Amino acid sequence: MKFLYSDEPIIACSTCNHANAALAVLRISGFKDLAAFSPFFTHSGPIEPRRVYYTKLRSGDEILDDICLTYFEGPKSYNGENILELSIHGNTLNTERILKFFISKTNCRLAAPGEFTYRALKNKKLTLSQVEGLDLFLNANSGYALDQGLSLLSGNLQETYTELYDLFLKHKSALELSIDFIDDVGEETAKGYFDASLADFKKKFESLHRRVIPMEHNLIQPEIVLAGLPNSGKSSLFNHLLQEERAIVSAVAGTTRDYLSESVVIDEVKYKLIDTAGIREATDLIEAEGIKRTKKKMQHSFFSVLLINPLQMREEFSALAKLHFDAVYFTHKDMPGFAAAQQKVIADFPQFGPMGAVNLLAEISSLEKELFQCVNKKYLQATQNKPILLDRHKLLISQVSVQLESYIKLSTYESDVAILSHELNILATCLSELLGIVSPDQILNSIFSNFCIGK
Ligand SMILES: Nc1nc2c(ncn2[C@@H]2O[C@H](COP(=O)(O)OP(=O)(O)OP(=O)(O)O)[C@@H](O)[C@H]2O)c(=O)[nH]1
Ligand SMILES: [Mg+2]
Repeated sequence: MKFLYSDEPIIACSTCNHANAALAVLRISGFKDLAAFSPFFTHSGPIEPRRVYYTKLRSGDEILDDICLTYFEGPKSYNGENILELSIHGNTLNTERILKFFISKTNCRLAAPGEFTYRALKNKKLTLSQVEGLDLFLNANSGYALDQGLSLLSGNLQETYTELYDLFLKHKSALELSIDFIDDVGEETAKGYFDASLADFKKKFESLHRRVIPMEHNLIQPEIVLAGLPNSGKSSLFNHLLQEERAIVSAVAGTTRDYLSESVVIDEVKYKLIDTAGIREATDLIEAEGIKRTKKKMQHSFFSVLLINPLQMREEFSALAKLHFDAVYFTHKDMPGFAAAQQKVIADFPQFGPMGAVNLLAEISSLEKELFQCVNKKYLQATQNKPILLDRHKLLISQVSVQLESYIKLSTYESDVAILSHELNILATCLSELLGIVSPDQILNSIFSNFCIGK
């Protein structure tokens, strides 16, 4: 990370600075001397920490804005540094102008994305899990993700990890006992400690592991993908669901060449609805790339819908028929010959969810209702066991699971304590990463790469 060792004062807009709003909040962090800012405010008295002052921002005699300012004195601040928080008027041009003003008149520079929070981590104001929780909380697309972000931010999941780590340490000391103090405690007692501590750790870990569901179910940014052969009605359905003519619909096969995505909210969950390029053997390079992307989107979708126009089947359909789709609809129900054409192919498609026939040019509110109910049901099912959302945590918990399994096998059949000890050390590394005790650079990089400027 470029800003890893820098501690110069930074400034950024912490609210959305892409759209005009009533207010914007600027934060200046890491300065040593508050007095250096006094010439910029008409307020003349002292500025006490944690009090709000209504004042004017000025450049010499020129007034730039009416603002409210609050001073948070480090270390009692968000990131442990001195912070000045300014509420200004939120026209984006005003925000830009005031940012430039401070950058030119003081030694502040524009903060890099996530830099305020990185300093909070560095100054031990937040743990790594809390940073991840904050990111999840600020970018959540569902009430569930919001709750989990908040839970991470307030340290709840960290508590579970800490309890798990404590049980691990107990087991580790039980192993050490059987190495170093076997003569003092006796073999039977040592074995008793060893078995009981391992059972406790395993039980606790298993309840955590049950909360890991496979990676491909991306619940943080769930996607609903509309897929099928060209001309099957994907873009027509996409437009219907969005209630706007967002995608081009035409009778020319291969109209959609790259995927399109828009947000759609179903029962308070924000999904990405994705219209894809129809799958066929494409000779055109751009279309071929679009089809490659379609296949990738299908693989990672949370919910996939297959549309089939039975009157325009192509040989590529047999590959599609082998895949899992959450819903399958036969379109062009209104066209002559539909029933016979549908009859010919329907048996080829295994049914995993709703399967029906539809005329997409007519009223399709019942299809929409059915589809949305199904999506919602799947989301509720997927979240009922309180799954862990963060990929880094899921990966580490899965690694602990594999490592624990091999350790348990060894501890049953192999009593060489040196080997056991070695295996436990590998387990310790995974657990420490989960706890955020060790945070290699690449982990920090990947976490902070999601952050935007001002966080
Ligand atoms: N009669 C009838 N026409 C339909 C139906 N669904 C879609 N169409 C028409 O079929 C044509 C293709 O529809 P699109 O929505 O563009 O199909 P698509 O799957 O997005 O096609 P590509 O982008 O080429 O992959 C358009 O002319 C639509 O108006 C239907 O149920 N009945
Ligand atoms: Mg299309």
